[in-house]
This record gives sequence, C-alpha cells and structure tokens, in this order.
Amino acid sequence: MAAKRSERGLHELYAADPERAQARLFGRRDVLAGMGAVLGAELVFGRFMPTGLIPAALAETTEAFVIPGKDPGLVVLNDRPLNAETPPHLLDDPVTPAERLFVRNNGLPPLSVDTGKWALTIDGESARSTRRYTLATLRARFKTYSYQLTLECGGNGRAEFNPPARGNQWTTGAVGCPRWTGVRLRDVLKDAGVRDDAVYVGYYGADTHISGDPNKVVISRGVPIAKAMEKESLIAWAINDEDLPLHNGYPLRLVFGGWPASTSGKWLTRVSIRNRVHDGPKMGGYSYRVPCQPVVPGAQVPEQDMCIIESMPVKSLVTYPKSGLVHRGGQKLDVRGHAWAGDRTVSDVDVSIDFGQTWQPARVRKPSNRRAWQQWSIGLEFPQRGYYEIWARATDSSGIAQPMVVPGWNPRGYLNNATHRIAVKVV
Ligand SMILES: Nc1nc2c(c(=O)[nH]1)N[C@H]1C(S)=C(S)[C@@H](COP(=O)(O)O)O[C@H]1N2
Ligand SMILES: [Mo]
Repeated sequence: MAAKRSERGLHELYAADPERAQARLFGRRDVLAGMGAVLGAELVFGRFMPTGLIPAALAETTEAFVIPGKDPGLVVLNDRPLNAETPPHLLDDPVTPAERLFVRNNGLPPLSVDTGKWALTIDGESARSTRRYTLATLRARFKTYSYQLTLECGGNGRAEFNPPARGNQWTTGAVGCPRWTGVRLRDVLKDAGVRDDAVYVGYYGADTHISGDPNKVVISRGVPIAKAMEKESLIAWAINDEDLPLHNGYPLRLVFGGWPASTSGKWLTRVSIRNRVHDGPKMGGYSYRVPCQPVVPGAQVPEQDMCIIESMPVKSLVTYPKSGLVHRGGQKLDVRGHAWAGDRTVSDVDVSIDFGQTWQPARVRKPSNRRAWQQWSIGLEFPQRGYYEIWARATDSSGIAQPMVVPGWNPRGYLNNATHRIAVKVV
C-alpha cells in the first residue's frame, strides 16, 4: 500500500506546517503559480484559497484491490478485518448498488451460513418472553417492508482529523443508501413482548473475534427503544431485492437509517431488550462516543465525559463529475450528488466554485422515504479557463449547515461532516 503511505505523507507534511509544505511542493516565490503548474491550470480564484488547504486534485486516493462480490473500484483500507470504502464517483446512483456499499468489519464474518438453521433470538430483562425465529418464520409471520436507508460509519471522514485519530482512515466513502427489505424490528419486538421499563436494544452477531477466540464478542451495540420502534428500523435480509452480500451481514442484519452504522448489527442472531443502556463491547469508553462538550484538539478526555453518538450530522457528497474532470469551457457543467442529515431531512444544498466566497443554491429532491439520502443537482458556469474546486454544503431542516473545515476534534475521529470538494479543470 505504498500509494496510501505517500498520500498520508502529503497530509502529514501539511499538518506539520502548511506554509512550509506549500513552499516545498509548489516553490517559495509564487505558491499559486507553482500550484497551477502542478495542477496543470491556473487557479482562477486562487486568491481566495485558504492557506494550508491541500488541492482536492491531490488529496484524492486511487487504489484498487478487488473483493469478491464488490466493485473493483472500492478502496481497501484494511484486509484483516476487511474494511473498504467507495470513492465518491462510484456512489453516483440514487440507490446504492450492493456491490458499491462499503464494508466495515470489526471481526471475521461467519465462514459458512446455513440459512435453514439460522435463527434470531429476542431476549433481555425487558422482554416478556424469549423467542426464537427462523428466517422462514420471520418472512411468514411478519409483514415485509422496503425502505431506502442511509448507512454511514461514525468514523467516515476520520482521515482528516488533526492530531490524527487511530482506526481506519476513512476519507468520504463509508456511506451508502441502498433499498433494504425485511421486517420491522418493532413488529418482532412486540411479538416477544416489550416491558414498560425497556430503554434500549442491543444486538449480537455471528462474526468471530480477530483473535480467533470463539467466546469473545466482536461488537455488540444498539439503540434506544424509541429508535428501535421507528417504522423504518428493519431486520433486513435483502439489499435492492437480492440477498445481503456476505460482508454486509448475510443472511440477516439490523438497519437503523441515519444513525452510526455501528448500530446496524450484521449476521444478526440475537436482539436483547434491555432495561438499561446496552453495555456490550464497543458501547463504552471511547468507542462510538464523543466528548459531551467540545474539547481542544489532542485533549485527554476522561471516559465519563464521553457521550454515545446518536443521529448523524448533516453531510453531502459530490458524486458527479469525478474529481479531476477536464471540462470544455463555454458550456454548463451538470454537477450532482447526495445529501443526508441523520434523523432530519436536508432543506438546502449550496455550491461554491470560488473557495466559499459565493454560493449558488442547488435543486434538492425529496427523499424516497424518511432516513434516506436526497439527490441534489446544479448546472455550473465558469468565468474562464483554469483550475476550480467545487464545494458542496448541505443545510438540514433545523438550519444547521455543514462546516467548511473539520469540526469538533474527538479522540477517535468521529462525525467529520466537513464540506466535500472536487477538482475540475476548465479548458
Ligand atoms: N456483527 C457485526 N455488526 C456490525 C459490525 C461488525 O463488525 N460486526 N460493524 C459495524 C460497523 S462499525 C459498521 S460501520 C457497519 C458497516 O456495515 P457494512 O459493512 O454493511 O457497510 O456495520 C456494523 N455492524
Ligand atoms: Mo463503523
């Protein structure tokens, strides 16, 4: 993964001293001219470009490793456990194809799955009964629903934090929004019986710990009972009308749209209805938790000051064109992407071609259902030939917009919802 390392090198150089990094890369006398030479076009709005910003054309990664059943364009960040993200241009479909959905495994998927024997158990202190459902009973006993639901890893965007956070260095691709099919979690919970003191549900899956120890639980997270009872919260067996891919949880998983994807348990075998906040592995400490109050970058935060991440923040992607496009001047460039906002909806997407000096409103579509991402599009004109960056910024239904720089440093690098940007050369 040499390319990966040198790419980190560029980020490290900038992190250490942005002005020196720029001088080293683009020359001391006229940084903008030097940058233009490297990018192969004049930076038309270069006078507005923030110092220390790595040009989007250089910040991209282009590595290809092939995972069976997955698009060869997915970028593998780790192969044991397997973690792979989807480059933005491969997320252009309004409904994400299964082969383009990212993979985030904390352990090793089950080696063999016998769908005839697979069963889901509902239990816990706040369950009126312990029930076991085979895949066939789930399908036969409960009504089937399909929803398009956004799945985003809480650590998506981690690579941009400074000081860096350990863990998979996700850039922008740990997100997708396929159409999921299954039964409502609430129908199954109600069938087993939910006591009044229920506050949380916690999942268990059939994956095994990376150490090989069969008794070690890889990850067991969950959501408050109110989220579990939402009509869109599914126990799913299909993506876009096909079986779940093995790495995305075959044969059964939870899907909680708009919440950190770590709550959406894969290879699902058990859901416990809890009378307290679920306490499985990766619910406590620094896992999927952020400081309850903002801290200075690099701070040591006591564990008791960390809060569990719930709904994900507003965010967007530019999925067309692919960064690096060469566009013939004089004609409009159609630009598009998606925007999402956890439990909220997206009300606006604005686009800038001059490093955020001015913004133009994009057309934003309604989601196909709650908890699904929304499509936006805009036709852009460029004043002259040269190098441009297209920045997209979404605003949610509460008026909260994406930040243009990396927000709220936290020890494990979660919730980076900074604006996405791509490079375009107009010739
Ligand atoms: N059983 C189990 N469920 C799991 C995980 C896991 O490692 N094991 N990873 C979680 C995390 S951290 C994420 S981001 C999502 C990723 O879902 P995907 O691989 O289908 O994209 O699954 C979640 N569910
Ligand atoms: Mo995750």
